[in-house]
This record gives sequence, structure tokens and C-alpha cells, in this order.
Amino acid sequence: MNHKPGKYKVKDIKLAAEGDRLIDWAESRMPVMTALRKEYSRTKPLKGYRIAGCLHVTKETAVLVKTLVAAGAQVSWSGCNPLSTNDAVAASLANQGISIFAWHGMNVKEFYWCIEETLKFKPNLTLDDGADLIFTIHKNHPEFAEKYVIGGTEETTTGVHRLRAMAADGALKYPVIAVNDAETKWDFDNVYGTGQSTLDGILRATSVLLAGKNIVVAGYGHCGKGVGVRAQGLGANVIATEVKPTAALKATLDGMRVMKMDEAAKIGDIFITATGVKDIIVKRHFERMKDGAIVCNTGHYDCEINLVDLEKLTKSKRLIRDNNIEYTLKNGKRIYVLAEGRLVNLAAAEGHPSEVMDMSFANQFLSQVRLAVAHRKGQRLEDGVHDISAAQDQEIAGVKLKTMGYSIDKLTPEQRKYQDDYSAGT
Ligand code: 3DD
Repeated sequence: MNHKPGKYKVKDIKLAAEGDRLIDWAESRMPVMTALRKEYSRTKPLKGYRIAGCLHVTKETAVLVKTLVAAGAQVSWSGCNPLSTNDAVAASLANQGISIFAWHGMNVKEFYWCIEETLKFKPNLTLDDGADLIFTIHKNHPEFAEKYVIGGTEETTTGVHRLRAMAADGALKYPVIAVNDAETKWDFDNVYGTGQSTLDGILRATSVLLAGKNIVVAGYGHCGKGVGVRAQGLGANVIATEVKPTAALKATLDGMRVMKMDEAAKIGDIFITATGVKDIIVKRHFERMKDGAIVCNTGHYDCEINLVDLEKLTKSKRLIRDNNIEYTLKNGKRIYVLAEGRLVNLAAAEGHPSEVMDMSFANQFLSQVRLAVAHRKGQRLEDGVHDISAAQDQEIAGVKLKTMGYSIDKLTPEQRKYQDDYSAGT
């Protein structure tokens, strides 16, 4: 896999050997990605294409990067969150000749510097998580959409929402495939991945008992549901807050209490925001919280917990554990904020388990191939947001099931005929 060394900036290249081992561990649990790499390293459909990636640098992302390179792509990579890069994994990729600019704990200025570094090789494909890369291209290099970029992919709910808004405004100047909206991503990564990894992040940063605790989940979408159901499994009393009636109703039927944040603030022990919206927990909520309340976020951006409000109420603060800052308020109470209000699952743990990222990244990989193959045939997709095909979803789920040793039934020709025969009533 070693090819001419790319330029890179990582925390410490000497961590490469540790990163190699972490990537091997992830790879051993990503059979769909290893099957895709085996198939496409022969045909190399991405040969001649330059992919700029902006996605959390984790052991699972490294498997995606290596698969893209095996399929012929040249890759330049940055992390999509200042706190989510695993420095050993970044070192391993750099040591294998990948052009990568990512380290844990960068500031916002450095974050955008890294993105700009990946744009120096004039990518024709982009691979994004949160749309910061795509937005930076449109803002700082608008000519790229015309001159170089043939298309992109977007990993997360918030990013797709942002891109659909751009497209509605006529501001999106190249085609982007909404990987997040694939069933084999949204219904698995967001639910089971976020569910487990968020609790993983909370436990690594606090090591508190979850059983018996009042856990307030703000936002009962795919992510919030995943967190709430898993927290129940560990014995927590889960409260959901929502603005969407159907989502709130689902929470009640899943056995959770539903109330306004103004009420939940008084009784919650642990607060987890998963809404994608800003100012979910603000000053009046902090004022009502119990002494010792733990607050964290698992939404993509760090806008959901208003830390400016919290600072106004604070007498002093200290780093009490890794990824855990104790704020002592003027009213004498203590509030613990995890991962600086950023994605707790990636900043305080390792993100979703490899088994679910296997399918998310199979969608990323196949979508990049789809864009390249269409381009090679002179069929550039139209500007805007495009969905994954239902066929791709079923193909990925089928491969996954097979690797898990499961086989399923198949409709007979008669059953297929019955399904489509509208005259066959009662
Ligand atoms: N995300 C969560 N865990 C991840 C991991 N282990 N590697 C890379 C990215 C990871 C974030 C994505 O799941 C993205 O789908 C999201 O934020 O929704």
C-alpha cells in the first residue's frame, strides 16, 4: 500500500505502529469493506480520481481510506471535528503515504487550515461529514465546482440537512450523494452506533453508574432513540424532550417519559443533546439543574449546549477527568460538561463500533465509485442532493448478513406475481 509519501501534519508519526494495530482490529470487524476492497482493487474504478475527505479520523475511517486507495484513488484527508482524531490512526495513515492533516485538540483556525491543505491537490471528488469541506469549497474556491469537482458524498444527518438547504437556495454547485439517508446507514449507524458509542463516551469520561439515573435525551430521532433505548437497557430512567409530536409519541411508546426541557432540567442527572439544533440547554436550564448534573452532546456540532451561558453562571472551573470539566456555579452547584460540548462519542471514546461503520462506509465507497463511473461515461449527475438506491441498500445488507452467517427466504415467482396482482383481494 505504500506509495509516494503525501504531505502530512499529524500529532506524532511515531504513533504509527499503534495506529496500525487499531486499524487491523477495525478491519477484522468490517467484512463488507474488506470484500469491497478485494473486488475493486482489481478493477480500480477510482484510478485517476483525487478524493478530498473531511471525516473523523478513526480506526474505521482508516479502513475506508485504505479501500479508496486500493480502488485506485489518490486521497488527501482532514478530520471533521477538532476533538475526534485518533492521533495513532492519523500517524499510521501518514506513514503509509496518505496525505493527511489531522490531530486531536486542534483549534478552529487549524481545523480550516487542514481542510485548505486537502484542497491543494484540486480534488475531483469530496467525501464529507457535516459539509464543512463542501461549504469551504463553495465559499473559498467557487471555481472548483466548475473546474475540478464532479461530485461528493455526505455522511451525517446535519450535513445532509445543510446541503438540502443549500440546494433549495440554488447554492449547491455540484452533485452530492446523501450517504446518511441510506437505510443501511441511518437505521444502523445512527441508532445502534450512536446509541452505544454515546454511552461509551459518557462512561469513559465519568465512570458513573447509569442504572437508576434520570437520563434526559434531547431529540428523539434515530440517534436519540438509539441512546434512549440503550440507556434503558442499562437501567436508566429515560426522559425525552422533543419539538416533533410524532417523535415524542414514539418516545412514550418506547417507555420513556416526555416533558419540556424546562421541567427535565430540574430532575435530570445526565443530559444528552441529539437534536442538530442550537441552544437546547441554555442559562435557565443550568440554573435549575441539580448539583452534580452531567451534560454532554452527541449531535454533530457543538452548538446544542450553550457554554457561553454556563460561563456567565460560573465561579470557577477545572478539568476533573479527561474530557470532563467541572463548572462550580455562583449558586454553589457543580455541573460537569463532557468533551467541551462536542460529539462525546468521538471525543471521549472511539465513535461507533466497526460493525456498523462497515455498512456506513460501504455506502460511502460505492457512492464514490458511482460518481466516478458516471463521470467516466460522461454522465455527471445533476447539481443537488441525490439518494442512495434501494438496490444498494439491500446489496450491502445482504453481504453483511452473509458475513454474519445468516441466510434469508426468497419470494417464489408466484409470490412475486401475487404481490403485484391488485385484483387479488380478500
Ligand atoms: N461517526 C461515528 N462513529 C464513527 C467512526 N467510528 N468512524 C468514523 C465516523 C464515525 C460519525 C458518523 O457516524 C456519521 O455518520 C455521523 O456523524 O452521523
